[in-house]
Amino acid sequence: MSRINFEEALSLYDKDLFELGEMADKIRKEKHGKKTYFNINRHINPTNVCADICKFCAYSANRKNPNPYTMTHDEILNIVSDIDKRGAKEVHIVSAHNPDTGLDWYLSIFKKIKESFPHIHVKALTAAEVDFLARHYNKTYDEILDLMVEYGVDSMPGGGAEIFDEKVRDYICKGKVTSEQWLEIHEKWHKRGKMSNVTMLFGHVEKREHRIDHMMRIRELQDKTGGFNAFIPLVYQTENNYLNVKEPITANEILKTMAVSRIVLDNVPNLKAYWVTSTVNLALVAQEFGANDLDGTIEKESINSAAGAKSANGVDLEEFVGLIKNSGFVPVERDSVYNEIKEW
Ligand code: V47
Repeated sequence: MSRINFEEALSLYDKDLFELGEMADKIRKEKHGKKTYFNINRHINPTNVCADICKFCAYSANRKNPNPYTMTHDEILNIVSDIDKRGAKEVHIVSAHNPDTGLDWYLSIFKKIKESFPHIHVKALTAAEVDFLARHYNKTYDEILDLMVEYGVDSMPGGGAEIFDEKVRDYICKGKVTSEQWLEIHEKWHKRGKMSNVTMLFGHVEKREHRIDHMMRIRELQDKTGGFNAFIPLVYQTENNYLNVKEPITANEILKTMAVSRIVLDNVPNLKAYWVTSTVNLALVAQEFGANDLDGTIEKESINSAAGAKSANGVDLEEFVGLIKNSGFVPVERDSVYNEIKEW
């Protein structure tokens, strides 16, 4: 199939769900067969104190979440030590934009983790955090990215992308990293030979055309750098935030969006059905609609669970693997950059 343009991509949504699913599944099978990737990981969210105000966010400390916290490095290291004993291979560290900790608090934790646990992959700092740190500490993006490399960040997560359309973005998260800046930061990161992911927050006030526009901008950058490992559509969670979306997105629309993204993003190898925001059940179904990755066991997660996702305590490894098998797929544990570790 030749590469599709914006109009063609948008019209995919008019197809019957199962026809679209078959198209996406064909591509998935060509690229990954029946393999579904996952990793044994732990999310750590070290602070919820935030200088920015995103309407969709239930995590940052504010009127709806009046419990500010900031972890010490010892607390974070204790968590890493604990998960290391239980076989985790990755820590995914994402914070709010805390203006009071100092730059060293954000960065030197990575060096400390690497010193004690050199085998653990550190996936940390979204482009939104990079932009915040650069602004707040009067540094360039290049300077922050160089510091990240120096302090031991292995890859960047895909958070903070939200929706690239400027009008929607202004409405949902005015004041934080712009779309252009988000893409610029990832381009610079990729140019350092490093990999990252890219997310899309959908199911709120955006329309289908905004999702397609988002995917097109990703496809364009990926053509240049090849640095994105995975695309992760995040389903908007409705609770405890200021977006006030009355009608949650349907499962049909979520699956269509998964399938469309598999078809449009022909140059991004992995499509992650992030069970935290889609539910585990729908993530399993999404395997038939283009998804070949279910993220990981997570253990603890604070950003999406604050907005209603049932993910606060992760998922049991044996159960997770069993669910993938029972749904007809082959669970393959991977590392953070998609090298295969073990077929379960
Ligand atoms: O950037 C915030 C989103 C993201 C809500 O790179 C919300 O492998 C839904 O980026 N409803 C953080 N989503 C999570 C994230 C992520 C997750 C898993 C894997 C990876 C990866 C990245 O959560 C934020 C924001 O877009 N978010 N509030 C909400 N109410």
